[in-house]
Amino acid sequence: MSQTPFYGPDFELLSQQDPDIAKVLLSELKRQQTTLQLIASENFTSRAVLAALGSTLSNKYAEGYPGKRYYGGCEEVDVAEVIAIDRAKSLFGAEHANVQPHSGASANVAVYAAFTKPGDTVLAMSLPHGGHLTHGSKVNFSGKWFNIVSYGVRQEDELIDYDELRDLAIKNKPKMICSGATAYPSLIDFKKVREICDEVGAIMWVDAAHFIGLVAGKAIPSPVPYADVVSFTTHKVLRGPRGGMILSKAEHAQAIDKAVFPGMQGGPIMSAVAGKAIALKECAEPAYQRYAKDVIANCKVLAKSLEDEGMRAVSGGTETHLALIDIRNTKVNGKVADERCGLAGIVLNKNAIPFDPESPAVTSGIRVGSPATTTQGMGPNEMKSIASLIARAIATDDQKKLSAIRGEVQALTARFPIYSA
Ligand code: DSN
Repeated sequence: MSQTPFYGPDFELLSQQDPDIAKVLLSELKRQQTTLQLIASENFTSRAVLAALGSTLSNKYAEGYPGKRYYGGCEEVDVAEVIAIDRAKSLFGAEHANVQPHSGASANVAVYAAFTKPGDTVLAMSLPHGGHLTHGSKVNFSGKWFNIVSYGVRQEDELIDYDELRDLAIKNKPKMICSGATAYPSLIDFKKVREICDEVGAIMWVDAAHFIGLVAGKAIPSPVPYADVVSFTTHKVLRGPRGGMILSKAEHAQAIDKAVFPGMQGGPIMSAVAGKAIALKECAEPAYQRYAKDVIANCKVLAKSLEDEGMRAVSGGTETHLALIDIRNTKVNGKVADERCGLAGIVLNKNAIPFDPESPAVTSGIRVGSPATTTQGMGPNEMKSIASLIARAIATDDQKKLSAIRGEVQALTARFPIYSA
C-alpha cells in the first residue's frame, strides 16, 4: 500500500534525502491505520492541522506577543496568533487566552509562576487517584518546589470527596486549588470548587487538558465561567496539534502572559500556534459538537461492554471520553494486560486505580478512551467489538491467539480508514 499521496510531493524529497526518517513516518502512519488507538489522551488531528505543522511558520522566531515582538518579520505570524487568540476566546467565552505554551505541562508551569511562589501551598488531586504529574508529584517540579496537599476520591464510590477537599482547604489555606485529572472518568463540580476557593481565598485553577474538547463541543459543562485560570492541551479530544493553552479572567491576563513569556518560554512554536487556530475553527463547527457527544456515547458503551466481559468500571462508569477499568477479576495485572493488548494491536495504557494494591509500574487497571476511534467514525457496535477484543487479548498469552486478534483488529480498522490517499 503506497501512502506517498497523503504526505505529498515533499515526502518524495524526504525519502531521497533521509530514507531512515521517511521510513519512520510511513511505519507510524501504518501503525496508526492498522491498530486501535484507545489511549484516552490521543486523537487523529486533521490534515489541515498537519499542513500547518509542516509549514514555513516553523522557521520563524516570534518572542513576545502580537504587535510587541522582539524580532522583525513577525507581521504574518502575528496574524495567525491573533486569529488563534480570538477563536479561543470566542469558542470558550473566555476573557483572555494565551496560545503559546508548548505543552500542557508548560502551561501548568506558567500557572504556578503566575499565581504562586516556591514554598506556597497548593491543593491538587493526588496522582494515584487520577491527578497529573504537575499536580504535585514528588518527581515533578510541582512536588519539589511547592507544598502540595493532595485530595482524592472516596473509597466507596471513587468520586471526588468535596467534603474532604473543603476540609483540607480550610485547614491548609492553599494559595491555589487545582481541579482536573488524567484518569478521572466523572464530571467535576466546578461550582462547588468555586465556592470552596471563595471560602478560603484561593485561586481556582482548572487543568482541563483531558476534557476541554468535550467542553468545546458543548457536550459537558464548562469550567471557564467559574475558574480564575484554565490550562489545557490542544491535542486530546480537542483534536488539534500537540501543544498547550491557557484561558483566564481579564484581571489575570498580564500575570499569565508574563509567566509564559519571558517567564517560562522563549519563542513560541508558530506552526503549532497556526495549527491551534485551525483546530479551534474546526471545534466551532456543528460536526464537532456531534463528535464530542459521540465520544461520550461511545465511551459509555465501551465501559459497559467491558463490564459485561467481567471487568469493573471505576466510579461506576464514565461521563466523559475515558474509562478507568479495574481488571482484577481477570487475574491479570495492568502491565500484562497492556502488553497483551499491544501484541493484539490494541493500544491502551495500564493505569493505577484508586487505592490500587499494585505498584504504579504494575497497576490493577487499564485506561481506555474513545476520542481516536470516534474520529475514525466508529460507533456503539464497534465499541462492543473492541471490548470483546480487549477481553480476549487480556485472557491469553498464546502468541497465535494474540496474532489472530490482531488480524481482527486490522479488519476492523480497515473499515474506518484514516489519512487514506
Ligand atoms: N500523558 C497525558 C495522559 O495520557 O493523560 C497526560 O499528560
